[in-house]
Amino acid sequence: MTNLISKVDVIVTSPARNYVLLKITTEDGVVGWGDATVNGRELAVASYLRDHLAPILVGRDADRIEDTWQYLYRGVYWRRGPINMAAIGAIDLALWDIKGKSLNQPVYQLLGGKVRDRVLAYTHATGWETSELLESVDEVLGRGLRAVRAQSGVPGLSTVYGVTRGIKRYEPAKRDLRPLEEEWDSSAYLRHAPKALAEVRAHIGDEVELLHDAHHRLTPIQAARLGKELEPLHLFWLEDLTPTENQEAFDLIREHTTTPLAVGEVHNTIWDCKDLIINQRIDYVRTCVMHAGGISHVRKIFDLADLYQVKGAPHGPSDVSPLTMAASVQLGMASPAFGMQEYMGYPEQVGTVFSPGYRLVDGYLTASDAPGLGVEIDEDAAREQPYDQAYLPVARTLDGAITNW
Ligand code: GCO
Ligand code: MG
Repeated sequence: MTNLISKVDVIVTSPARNYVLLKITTEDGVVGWGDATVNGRELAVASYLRDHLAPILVGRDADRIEDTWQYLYRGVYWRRGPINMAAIGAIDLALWDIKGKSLNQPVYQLLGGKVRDRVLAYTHATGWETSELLESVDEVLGRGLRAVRAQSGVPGLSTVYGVTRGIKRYEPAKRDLRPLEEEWDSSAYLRHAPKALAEVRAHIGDEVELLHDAHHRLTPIQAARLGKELEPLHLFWLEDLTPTENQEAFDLIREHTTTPLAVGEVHNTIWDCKDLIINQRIDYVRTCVMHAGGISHVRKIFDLADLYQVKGAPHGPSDVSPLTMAASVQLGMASPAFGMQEYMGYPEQVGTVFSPGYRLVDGYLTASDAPGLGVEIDEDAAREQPYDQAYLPVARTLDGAITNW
């Protein structure tokens, strides 16, 4: 029995922000959808899928998900990399969707069934002034969330990652022909962030989980200082304190603080986080289900993490589509190591293309029970809203040198 792939389509759509959609159709008419969005580099991954992978997928057996993964990963020769792995991730998601639809089961059943009833989620609160941040935190908690990531402005700076002055909804990529240039000063941030977060903790009490993202900006010793200063606030985690390439930095940070550490949204294979996990340098691995080769690969990462009591906590910003979110929640239902799901939420217009199926209730996400990933796509609406150039910003320190955004 085979289920041959007959057609592969790539659609780049922009319902308020850009997404790369992959549609795989089999000879017996089953359609699977994948997401291949790499924020700010959408057309590169769309071309890779359309020009290099689609032609070699047609005629393959859609049922052989792991074999296709191996074929594409080993077959590219060059291995790893964000564009390559997001493309493989999109194909993997679409094939799991097809398998679920063919067998009439939600994907979590095919992964071994539920190990939990629901997946804890957090979302973002953002405000330039601390008073605005507290309002935003209240709004998040008012929606029933039990975990919140708080980001504030920094006095003396005009722009800061994660916050937009005067605008309630933050979106990292800006529609423009060139990246916006933001400014950054770690000293000013380190002076202000602990005070703002302490106000948030005092405002919400001890029971709400509080998280914060430093977005790769600090040196190891600055990161250690921040972790140590924030210890009394009992954060759920501190995220991306330093760039993940320098993995030994986490040993230094660990020597100084018991604040839990999360990293990994830019990882794209198990090789990027294996040493962090087995050396217990981190507490949460943030690898995104699509960006790291799909469900087939990320479940291996989480199974490795499970051996070391590191938890999986996938990246879930608005720049990965509701298809990736759905795949993440399906995996979360079935993966013992799953600890938390980022759920940033989406601009309303995203709903014109995606009907996601998963539900956010009382601060927890539950997977759709519909066959496959459970996401309905309005293909006409997707085609009617074409790609609109947008980039993530770049950042410079006050002396004008480029730093990590
Ligand atoms: C997060 C992230 C994002 C990234 C964005 C880049 O923790 O959600 O840091 O907001 O900045 O995904 O495209
Ligand atoms: Mg982050």
